[in-house]
Amino acid sequence: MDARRALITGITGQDGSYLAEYLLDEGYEVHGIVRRVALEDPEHRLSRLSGFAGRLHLHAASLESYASIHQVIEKVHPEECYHLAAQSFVSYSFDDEFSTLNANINGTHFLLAALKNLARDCRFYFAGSSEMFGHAEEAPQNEKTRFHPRSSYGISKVAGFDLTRNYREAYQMHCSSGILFNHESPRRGYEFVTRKITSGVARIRAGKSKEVRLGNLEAKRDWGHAREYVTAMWRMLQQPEPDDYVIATGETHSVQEFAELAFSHAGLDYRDYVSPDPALHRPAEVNLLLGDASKAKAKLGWQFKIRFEDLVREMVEADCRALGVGSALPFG
Ligand code: GDR
Repeated sequence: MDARRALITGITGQDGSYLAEYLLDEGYEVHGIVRRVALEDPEHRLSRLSGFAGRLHLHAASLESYASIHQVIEKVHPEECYHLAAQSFVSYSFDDEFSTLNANINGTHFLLAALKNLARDCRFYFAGSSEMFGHAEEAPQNEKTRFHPRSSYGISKVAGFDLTRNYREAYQMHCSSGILFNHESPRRGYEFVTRKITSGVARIRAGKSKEVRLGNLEAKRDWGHAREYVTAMWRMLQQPEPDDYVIATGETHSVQEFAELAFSHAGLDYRDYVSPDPALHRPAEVNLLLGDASKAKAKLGWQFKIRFEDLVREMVEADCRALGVGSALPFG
């Protein structure tokens, strides 16, 4: 039997790289959409794919152009499409609302429209986000909780979620959305708070830095591990019927708790190194996110396993290793 063909947008990112590895292990033929510049600078831009890039089929295209998406869909004719690409940094979406809304909403729309025209039987996954809940009126949040996004990023994700549901209802396509709460790993981008903290810890241990400047330490997030969250995406597309699912741990921790644990893992007290920076506070903050993933557990058989403490430790150790310093060695 021929291998199943999957197409991933955002394949060079944290989630895309874990998902690509997972699908390769499952025997898929894995295709990915990347920017042309990524193919010209593989060492940096394809770094998360190193070790298995040779087994992937990468296509240069832009999610800002319907024509280029159309061409890729026509060529690949995927059976499963995972749409992970987005401007995903919430803070940046306050600096440039226009490009966040344009790129995120149009990218999703172009992809859905191309699939409808060329590969209507393809199963589609949309990367929704807990940021869609934003200023949520209840905790924990589940699939029925009303959306109240607090950033143009969150608004763009609500629009993508609605587009995905509309293609499911209007064209009977197998389109599902995962409402993923924060998920981290040693492959997380440095701009997100968890990686900023763990890479900061490593830099301090290596003597390359003296502090980590942070914004709101009180914000609470439901943090899981990206490596196991991508398996939930795959499970959604194996269901007979498309649907929407919250993916979360059901535990919440503050940014301060994350910092405390990360520094203590390196034998350091965060209070000696974390400096508050009011400029890093967001114009509209999401104070508390806590997910209820019981539907995913019941219907997909998915449940998180990697605990918060282990996630923080893995990230600190990976960043320390990369700089050639031990994490838990006595300091000094
Ligand atoms: P988030 O992730 O906005 O939740 O979205 P991020 O790690 O950027 O922020 C988490 C919380 O930490 C607070 N914070 C800081 N954040 C950053 N980036 N830098 C800081 O210095 C800092 N100090 C405090 C923030 O205010 C916030 O409350 C992530 C992204 O991956 C989205 O794309 C995804 O959809 C959601 O998770 C689920």
